[in-house]
This record gives sequence, C-alpha cells and structure tokens, in this order.
Amino acid sequence: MTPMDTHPPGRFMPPTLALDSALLCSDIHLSDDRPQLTNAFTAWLSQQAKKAQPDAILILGDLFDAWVGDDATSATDSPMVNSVINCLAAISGRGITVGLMHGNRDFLIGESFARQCDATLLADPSVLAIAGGMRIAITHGDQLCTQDTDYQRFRQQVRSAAWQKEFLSRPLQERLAVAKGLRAQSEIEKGSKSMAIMDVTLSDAELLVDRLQADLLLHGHTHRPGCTSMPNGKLRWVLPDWDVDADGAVIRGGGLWADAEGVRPVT
Ligand code: LP5
Ligand code: MN
Repeated sequence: MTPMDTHPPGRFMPPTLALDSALLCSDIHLSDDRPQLTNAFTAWLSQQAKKAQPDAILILGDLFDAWVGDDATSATDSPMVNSVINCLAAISGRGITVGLMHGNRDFLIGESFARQCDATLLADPSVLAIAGGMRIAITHGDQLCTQDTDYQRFRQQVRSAAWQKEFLSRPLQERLAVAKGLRAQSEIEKGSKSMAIMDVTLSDAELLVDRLQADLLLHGHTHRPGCTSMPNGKLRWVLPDWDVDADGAVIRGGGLWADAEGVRPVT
C-alpha cells in the first residue's frame, strides 16, 4: 500500500491549516506506568503555550503509548489521561488551537476524547500553510514506511471502519489484553526488520509532498529527529520522541516550531 491508495489521485486535497505559527510534537508515548514522563511533557507544553504563544499546538501522533478506545478514560480514571485533558483544555482556553493527529499507537482516539481536551482531530496528512507562503505537509509518518509491508498490511486492516467498530465493541479488558500482546509482538518483529525498512521511503515522501503542493515535509514516528534534504531538494524535518530518566529529567523531547522564518527545533 502506498499513501496514494487511500485517496484517489487528483481528487483528494487534505485539510489546510492557515496559521502564523505552530508548535509541533509527537511520539510522547504517555502511559500510567510513567507519571514522570506525563509531568515533564505537560509542564513543557504549558510553558511553551505561555511563553511562545503559538497559534496552534499540533501533536502529530503517538501522544499515548496505547489507546484502546475513548471509553477507557471514564472506566479507568487514569491520572495520566486526566493530566493530558487538563493540560490541553487549559491551552485551548488561552485561544491556542490544539490539534491531535492519530499515530500507530493511538489511532483509536475519537471525537469524544478530542472534545474532552477541547482539541481538533487532524487528518493524516494535513497541510500547514504558514502566513508568508511556506506550505508544510504534516503526517505521523507511518504511512510513508511503505517498505515495511507487514506493518502496512496490519495498518490497512486496523484503520478500516469495520475492523474498528468490531474491536471497539469488545470488552475493555479484552482490548487492553490485545493491545499488550500486539505491543510485545511488534517489539519482536522490529528486532528482525532493518532500520531502512522501518524508515520513510523517500520516493513516497516526495510523492506526498508533490501531491499536497507543499514546500517541505514534517513527520514523527521514526524517532530519528533532524532535518535532511530529500532527493528532490525539499527539506524533511523529523520530530523527536520523548523519554525521561529516573529523576524525571527529559532525556529526549521537545518539538519543532514553524513560522514565516522556517522550521526550528524547540527544547
Ligand atoms: O510503534 P512502534 O515503533 O513500536 O512499532 C510500529 C509498528 N507496530 C505497531 C504496533 C503497535 O506497537 C501496537 C499498538 C498497540 C496500541 C493500539 C491498540 C489498539 C488497537 C489494537 C489493535 C489490534 O504499530 C511496527 C513497525 C514500526 O512501527 C516501524 O514503523 O515495524 O509494525 C509491526 O511490528 C507490526 C507487524 O509487522 C505486523 C503485526 C501483525 C499483527 C497481526 C495481528 C492482527 C491482530 C488483529 C487483531 C485483533
Ligand atoms: Mn508511531
């Protein structure tokens, strides 16, 4: 499957967000097992909202380590989820648009949870049109890992509406058990896949950027942050993932800032 398969060429143009500035981040992988990571991330995000005052904060997927359905939030009373809701709703209350894109770990986030956070679910891909002319193609990035054919087959299955309806109808405990099993299987399978297979296929990345008439590409998922040129000369920015040490200090984290001057890392 290629990124073109989901949308007929020539007919689909994804949503465009027209903004002066945006703070982007992804791959935080929050869970109740790691309260210090939740604390570090929500503190960073709140501070950025106050200090830098972007028009929008866009989280490009894998905010959560695993999301098995919005109903889990009311059923489990998770301190981590409550912290995220409070943090994002407070940021939105300051007049900052909060956008949530699905990642491969949290593609089951629904409208109900987004409403609780006062956030908007972002289509993957979307276009960020920065005032001043730059058009940025934004995506979680997993759909561009087209050489990882086992993953793409799996992705096609679990992103179908029919599969999701059936999965969400299962009891919460069963869904949690499936997610746990799948995480374990994924770790085993990743051990036998090369780094190249698990990276974005540049020719498909270029096709996406061309189709969206964008000037550059910005994505997460691969946990290989940085800025490189694609073969067509356009820039590709990759977001960092997040981690904290035993004392709760951030080892990896931050995000990217986009405005009329371009894109730059924010720590
Ligand atoms: O996220 P990361 O980097 O560790 O790995 C991804 C790919 N793995 C995944 C799987 C997730 O880790 C598990 C998500 C659990 C939370 C969601 C729960 C809600 C839904 C439950 C769904 C059943 O995305 C990994 C990529 C890697 O990125 C790099 O791009 O390689 O892909 C895999 O490892 C997937 C395997 O290759 C294929 C797995 C086939 C499993 C078939 C079982 C079908 C089950 C259907 C269900 C009932
Ligand atoms: Mn991911």
